[in-house]
Amino acid sequence: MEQAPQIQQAIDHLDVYGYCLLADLLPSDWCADFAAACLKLHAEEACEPHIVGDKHYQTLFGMMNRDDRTWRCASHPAAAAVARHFLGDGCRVVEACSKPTWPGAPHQGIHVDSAGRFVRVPDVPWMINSMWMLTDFTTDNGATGVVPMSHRSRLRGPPDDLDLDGPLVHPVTGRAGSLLLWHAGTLHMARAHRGASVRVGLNVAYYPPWFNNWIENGHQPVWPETYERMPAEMQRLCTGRQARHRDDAYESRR
Ligand SMILES: O=C(O)CCC(=O)C(=O)O
Repeated sequence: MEQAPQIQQAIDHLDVYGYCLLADLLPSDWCADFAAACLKLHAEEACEPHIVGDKHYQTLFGMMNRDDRTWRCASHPAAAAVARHFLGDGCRVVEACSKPTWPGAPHQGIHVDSAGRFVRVPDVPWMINSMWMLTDFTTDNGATGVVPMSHRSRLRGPPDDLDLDGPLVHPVTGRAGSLLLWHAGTLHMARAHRGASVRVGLNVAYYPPWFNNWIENGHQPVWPETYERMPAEMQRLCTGRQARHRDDAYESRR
């Protein structure tokens, strides 16, 4: 399908390097409000069961159900076009998570996504992951680091001699409202936070419809009542089974 030049460039970049950056897609003041709302959720007792992490880095699952602003990001035409290019028209949004990192955070472990028990990961994309920068992402404040072209290596983990502070791990920086997308097989991590103020990202995961979404332990399904409220384009990206609990939505792993 013919794409706008900016989208086509992003697709080509992701294909070759394993990631791409689409700058300044959403207004920064809208992102600042959304980031503040995410941080409030991280402090709510009701969200605790769906938060993993520590005082330096957290993941809050189930953002599709918790804040409708998530839908604007997840169904953004640029994000959907890149995801559909790699995963097909039936690709779907399976989860969106809020991911703040606070000053003092060490490097997160570098990893690939949803690789399950693969010994060598496939050489076709099985997932496209993304990160909306709800605050500016800088080299100091934990901007996501990626290893360009590592999606071609088919490794399911980093080589032992990879220096996380070395030149192979490239920090992807941008202003609030920018979008990073990557191939699940690209080695990446949240980099150490050596700055002064919190970094907030909204992570949206796109999968092909044949994928068993049980694979990521924390992922939460879209609730039926959330789905009912969604605009048509968001519904089109949420063709998975709706449910309140994982066990009712996904095929369990044996
Ligand atoms: O928070 C980040 O910058 C990285 C997130 C990440 O590694 C992931 O979503 O798999």
